Amino acid sequence: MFLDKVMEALKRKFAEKALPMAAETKQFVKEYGHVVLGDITIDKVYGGMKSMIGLVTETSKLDPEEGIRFRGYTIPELREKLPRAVGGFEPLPEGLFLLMLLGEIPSQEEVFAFSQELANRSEVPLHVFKTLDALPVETHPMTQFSIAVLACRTESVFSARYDKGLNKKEYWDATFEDTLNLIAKLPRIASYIYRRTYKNNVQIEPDKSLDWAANFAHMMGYNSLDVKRLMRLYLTIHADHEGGNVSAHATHLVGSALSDAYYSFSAGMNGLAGPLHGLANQEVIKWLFQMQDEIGTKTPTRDQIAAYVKQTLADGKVVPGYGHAVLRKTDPRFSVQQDFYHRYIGQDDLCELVGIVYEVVPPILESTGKIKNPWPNVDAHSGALLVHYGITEYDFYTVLFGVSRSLGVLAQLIWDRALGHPIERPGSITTELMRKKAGL
Ligand code: CMX
Repeated sequence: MFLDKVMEALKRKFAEKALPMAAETKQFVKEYGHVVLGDITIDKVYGGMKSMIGLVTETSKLDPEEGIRFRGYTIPELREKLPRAVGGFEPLPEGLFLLMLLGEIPSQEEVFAFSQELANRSEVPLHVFKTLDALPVETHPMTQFSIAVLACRTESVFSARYDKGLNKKEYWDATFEDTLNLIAKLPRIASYIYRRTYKNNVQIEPDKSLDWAANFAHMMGYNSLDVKRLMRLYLTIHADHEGGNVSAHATHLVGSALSDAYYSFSAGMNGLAGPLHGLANQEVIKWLFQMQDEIGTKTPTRDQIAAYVKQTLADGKVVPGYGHAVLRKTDPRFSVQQDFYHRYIGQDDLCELVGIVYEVVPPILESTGKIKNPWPNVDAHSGALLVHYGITEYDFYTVLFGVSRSLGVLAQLIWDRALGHPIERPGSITTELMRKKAGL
């Protein structure tokens, strides 16, 4: 009963913000639709549309120099201001979801109630597990994850209501329900994949008294305070990175066809699974392990690391965990993980190696003269922390990223529905026509 009231209150709060904003936005576009935002040049079109504004995203904004702000708050501010688990220091990711959805820091009571609500919605239908069990156990965890999300689509409130004839004004409400149901189920799905892939399919039942992140760690088989703490931070910092990155954009794009949250999020996860995006977290650890193997020591010298980095480039490969399409400084999501290491761990060969690589790599990348951002991104550090706590199965890491990313992209999907964002359909052009435009 209490929870029903909290959920009602959250929905009411969202509607009170979003629905007037939808009307205002319509009027705004009518009056100011002609205002020019930027130039579209040929290099931008061929260059992956970098920095070309083409999307509206409410949940977060990325500054090239400063890094991500979630509804105006930096990561250190989130760490300070978002509600925490009792006795914990790291923020609860559920709180970040509410912040991204509602635009204001939620109260402790709201976050605890929301956490409980997610636990209540977390049951995964049996056929989803059966679908996973039908796949070869060596199927990449991200493939399993995306398939499981699609298999879960039988639960879509949006699609059931749409089939019966849903009024446009109700789209956001049905998407709200789908979003909460899906976010609630993802840790169960992900941990099922983890246990079936690496732990002989010995599954661990959820503990509904735990918060979303702690329960995830518990179901994966990690019950220490340290791992729960890391999981809360991990699921917070990977949640969103404005709208143009591949996973957010893919979710938004597929959602723009009125595909429900399950279809949309699965599409986003297929994008996250690429090595230039979320899969980079597994690639970093593979690369570091190979470096240690090839050099023959866990603690290579700076010179040995530099030679290895140069060899990676000479082999025509990227240095994983370095570079970014928007950022032009060290990613604050990297820095907060370094802080986590110094605060809670203190000594670990692999984390130390991450720190030395951070000193060695940027000047080498800079010296190539072509890499726009030689600094580390979020993926450069995350794996080393997981390995420290015994989570060594690195091809699972992108699934962790994906569970977190649901918070941002699905909060935004609710906004897309409430603001009535239309189907996305940019124009395209052939190279022949492009050459004509250039006067050739
Ligand atoms: N190592 C080697 N070369 C790199 C590089 C890196 N880390 N980062 C960029 N480059 C190269 C590009 O491949 C490109 O080369 P070509 O001109 O030969 O094609 C050139 O430098 C210019 O690229 P850029 O404009 O600086 O970077 P992009 O915006 O095109 O790409 C990114 C951004 C992240 C894909 C790229 O930096 C990269 O491949 N990094 C390594 C993979 C990685 O860590 N990805 C994770 C990003 C964060 C996330 O989404 O999770």
